[in-house]
Amino acid sequence: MSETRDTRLPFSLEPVLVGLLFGSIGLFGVIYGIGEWAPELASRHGAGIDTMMTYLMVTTGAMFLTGHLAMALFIWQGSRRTRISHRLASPRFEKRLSIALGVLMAVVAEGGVVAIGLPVWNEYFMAEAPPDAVTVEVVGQQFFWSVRYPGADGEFGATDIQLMDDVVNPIGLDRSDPVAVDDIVWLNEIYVPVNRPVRVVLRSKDMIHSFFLPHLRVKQDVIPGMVPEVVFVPTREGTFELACAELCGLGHYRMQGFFHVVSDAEFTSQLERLASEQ
Ligand SMILES: [Cu+2]
Repeated sequence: MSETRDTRLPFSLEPVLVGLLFGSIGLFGVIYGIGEWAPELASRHGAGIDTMMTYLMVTTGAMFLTGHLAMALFIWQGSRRTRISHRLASPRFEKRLSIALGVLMAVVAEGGVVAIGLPVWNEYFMAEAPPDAVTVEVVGQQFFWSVRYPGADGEFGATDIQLMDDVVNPIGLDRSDPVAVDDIVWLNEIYVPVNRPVRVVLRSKDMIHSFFLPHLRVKQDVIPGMVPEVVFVPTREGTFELACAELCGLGHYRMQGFFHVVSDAEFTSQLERLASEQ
């Protein structure tokens, strides 16, 4: 019987390589995610949404990581055992531990969502538009957005489906209605003043679209037959993308608009310009 020299490493290389692989993917994911996963914030309620996203990411990420590390540990330990009947703990202890961990995870994840999310929900979804809010009506259709301001009287004039014409009168505004005379209708460009509440009244002419302002953390489905509203406060001047976030046909990709958050003076002058071009 000849003696062979043991050339194996004192530890197994596979777990190290697998650990390095997943560790580096996770690390790059976090580094990329911090900078890229949401565009720079431009609304008041959005801060709460971002906090909740970060909270969920960190807590569920930690649970995911802990779970997988525990599983890796058990696989590694199991591979070194000679008997398969070995138990780490009594069945009763295992059952109790499973229930306790399940409840703990639910409380951490769901409890955090409720605690952080409810105030945001109340501010964003339950908000009554304050009296000084700027009201804009946005009507989605394949594949553009009609934007309407009520004008000096603060009231939207009548519309009539018979008057609709995609080129000259997409929302079918009835100019014979005295209330409609000062309405301002425009396409794909929305102007709002900074730091003032905005109330967006949404309609759709054909199918489901979705009014999405990523920088302002605003997303609302626009459903034919319903008139959903969103109320929010833009906090940063700039031109932000308005995208349709509901696949609505072949031209969905070009159903884009621009949301201009400007100073009060600029807002007034832009509305005057648009009014003069009616
Ligand atoms: Cu659309």
